[in-house]
Amino acid sequence: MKDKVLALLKEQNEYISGEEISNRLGVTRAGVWKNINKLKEEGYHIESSTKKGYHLINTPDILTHAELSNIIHTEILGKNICCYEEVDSTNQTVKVLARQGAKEGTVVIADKQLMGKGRLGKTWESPSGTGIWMSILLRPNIIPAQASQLTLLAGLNMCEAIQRVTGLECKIKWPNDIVVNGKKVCGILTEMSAELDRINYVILGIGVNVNTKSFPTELSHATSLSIAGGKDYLRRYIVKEFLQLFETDYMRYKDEKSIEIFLERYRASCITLHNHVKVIAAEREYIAYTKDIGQDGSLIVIDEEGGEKSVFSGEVSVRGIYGYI
Ligand code: BT5
Repeated sequence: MKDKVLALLKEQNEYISGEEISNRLGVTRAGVWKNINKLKEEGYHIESSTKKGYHLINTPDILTHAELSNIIHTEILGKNICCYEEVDSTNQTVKVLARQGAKEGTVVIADKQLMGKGRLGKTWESPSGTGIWMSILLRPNIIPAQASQLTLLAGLNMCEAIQRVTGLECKIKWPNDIVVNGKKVCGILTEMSAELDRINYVILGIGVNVNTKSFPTELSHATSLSIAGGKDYLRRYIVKEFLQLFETDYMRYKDEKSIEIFLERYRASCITLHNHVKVIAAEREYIAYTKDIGQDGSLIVIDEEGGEKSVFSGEVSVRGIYGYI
């Protein structure tokens, strides 16, 4: 009922009387009032006047089903969108849904994560009201070794989405961090369930610091779009832009079964290329020059002995030798 009241307020775009809402939705006047109060508690700025009724003045920056489904017009990704105030980790929530047979494109978004995950058991700071903590369920018909290419594609699309919505210049730190002014605003954690030669499902978990105002000292390499741009952004428009861009490219990727056609765009946004980096692999660390992105999405580097190597994202970390990038 709350969502229906909200839809009417939006449709009207000026004062609408309690009586009219009550008649059109078949609820009592007390019911209307109760739902208006719930909306106000969520942060909607609604003016009430005894004579004229209710007027929606402003919609808050909240990631609810009502707000997202209103603006997202994709065919698959986000058709089924589940929004929570808080979860342990949206990747974990999607995993449960995936095991229950949820459809490809199911999206889970939480306002806050209690145990947000980075790669290799690291934690991801996910405070409430500031970021996009989102996971997408995919069921692509590709081999498990290709799954990391989806991370590259999602990183590219998120980079483009942020750029379109905020106008900020974003770059990709291979494989999938997005950086603004040399600091990390977004990370991606891809998890999958697979047989030897077949993927059951992939969970693409994306975290974007949107309106975060400060970070703990240990996250000195982190920033937010708001810090970089000097103003706040509405998170829902970044989600919308991303899902639309990613849906188009993901469908093409599934047809082609290759990342190759996206690499020109990826290279143009990739800050890791043509630089000296430290490659941190399980068995050794070495300094290398980053030459190119391979057709499979690997990073092609030249090590200190002049040997060319393909570095795969699951195996190594790449650090700038003078700092984070
Ligand atoms: C990542 O890991 O960058 C992947 C982050 C994925 C987060 C999303 S949120 C939705 C979904 N649900 C989850 O539980 N996770 C995904 P990695 O490259 O390993 O980077 C982790 C490191 O980034 C940490 O060790 C910190 O140093 C740093 N870090 C933690 N929180 C951060 C934040 N909010 N912003 C920037 N850096 C952060």
